[in-house]
Amino acid sequence: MHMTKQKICLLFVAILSANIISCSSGKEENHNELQLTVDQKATAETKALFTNLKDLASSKVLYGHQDDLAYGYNWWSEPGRSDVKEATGSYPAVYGWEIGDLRQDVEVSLDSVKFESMKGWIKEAYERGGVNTISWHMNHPVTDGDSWDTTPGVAAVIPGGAQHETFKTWLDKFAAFSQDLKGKDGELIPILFRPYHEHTGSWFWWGDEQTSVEDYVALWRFTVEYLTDEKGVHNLLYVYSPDGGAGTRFDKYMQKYPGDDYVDILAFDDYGSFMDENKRVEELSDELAQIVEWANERNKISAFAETGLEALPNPQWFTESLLKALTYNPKASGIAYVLTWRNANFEKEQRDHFYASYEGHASAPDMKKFRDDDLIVFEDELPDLYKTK
Ligand code: BMA
Repeated sequence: MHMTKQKICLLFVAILSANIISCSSGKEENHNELQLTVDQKATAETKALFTNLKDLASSKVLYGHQDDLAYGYNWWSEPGRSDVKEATGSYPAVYGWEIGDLRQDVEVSLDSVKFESMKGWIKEAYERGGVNTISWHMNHPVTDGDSWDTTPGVAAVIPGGAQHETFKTWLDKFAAFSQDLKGKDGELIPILFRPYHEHTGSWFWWGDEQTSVEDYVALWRFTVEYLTDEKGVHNLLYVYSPDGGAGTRFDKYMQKYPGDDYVDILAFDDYGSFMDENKRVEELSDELAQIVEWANERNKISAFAETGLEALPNPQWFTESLLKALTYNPKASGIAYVLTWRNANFEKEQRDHFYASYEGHASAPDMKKFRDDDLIVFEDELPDLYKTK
C-alpha cells in the first residue's frame, strides 16, 4: 500500500496518541484499583494489601489462625511459639485477634490476652509479612454484660441512642489501639477489621432478632464514618461476616448489608457445616463459591472469616473437610483466606477448645499435608503484600 507523507504522519500521530491513551488509561485503571478501598484515605500499605490480597485470591488461599502467637493448647505467652508452626513448620499467613472487653481502663481481653502484648504480636506478624485481622465481641452497651447478652442493644448506641456517647469512647479506644500499630519505619500496620459479626444469628446483642435492618446498617456506617472521618483511622479494611448456613442465601446475606461503600471484604463464618459428619461440606463449598461471585461482582475480596471443627475429632479434617470445602466447587478457592479459631489453653480453660493442630496431636501430619497443598499459603510462602507491584 502506497502512503503519502501526510498519511504516514497522521498514522504516526494516531499510533502515538493511541499509545498515550492506552498508557494513561492503563495508569488510570491502576490508579482506580488503588482507590477501591472503603476508606479513600487508606494508607499506601492498606491499599496495597487490598490489591495484593485480591490478586492472590485468584490462585491461592491464605491460611489463618486465631490468637496464634498469644497462646496454644499447652503454653501461654511464650516468645516465638505457635501451635501452627510447631505442627506444620510455618506460622500461619493470617493472624486473628480478638479485642472483646476493650473499653475504659480494661487492659486484658475477654480471653485474658493483654492488649499491650497483642499489639506486640500484631507488629511481629506484620514484620514477617503476615496479615492481621481483628474481631470484637463487644460488651453490652446497656447492661454491661458480654456480647452474648441478647438484650437488644444497637438502638442504644447509634446516633440518638442513650449510650451513644459511651459507645464512642469504646470506638476511641479502638482508634487509639489501631493507630498505635506501627511497623519499624513508622508506617501504620493494615488491619482487616471485622466488627458485628454473625449478625444473621441471634446470639449477640447486634443479632438478627435483636436488630432492625435500619439500625444494623446505621451501626455499621456510623462505625466506619466515625473511625475514618472523626478519628482519622486509615489502616483498616472492613470485613462483613454474617453467619453461614442459611445466612448465605443472597436475600439473607444482603438483608443488612451496609453497602459497597462500607465493606471491603465479603465473608462469612461457619462451623455448623463441619459438624454432622460433613454432610454439608459440598453445600458449604457452593456457598463459598457464591460469596466469591458476589464479591467479584462488586470488585471486593471474599473470605471464610471464621471456621473450624472443635478439638479435631477427625484427624484428617484439614484435608478431608476444609480443603474439600475450598475445592469441591472450583470457584470456592477464589476466597482470599480462611481462618480457623483459637487453640484455647487447656490448663486455663479446662476444656478441649482448639481448632488448629498442635505438635503431638493426631491431626498434625494432616495439617502439614494441607499446608503443602499448592492452593494453600502459610506465612513462609507469602509474597510482599504491603507494596504495590
Ligand atoms: C468464642 C469462644 C470463646 C471466646 C470468644 C471470643 O468462639 O472461643 O471462648 O471468648 O470466641 O474469642
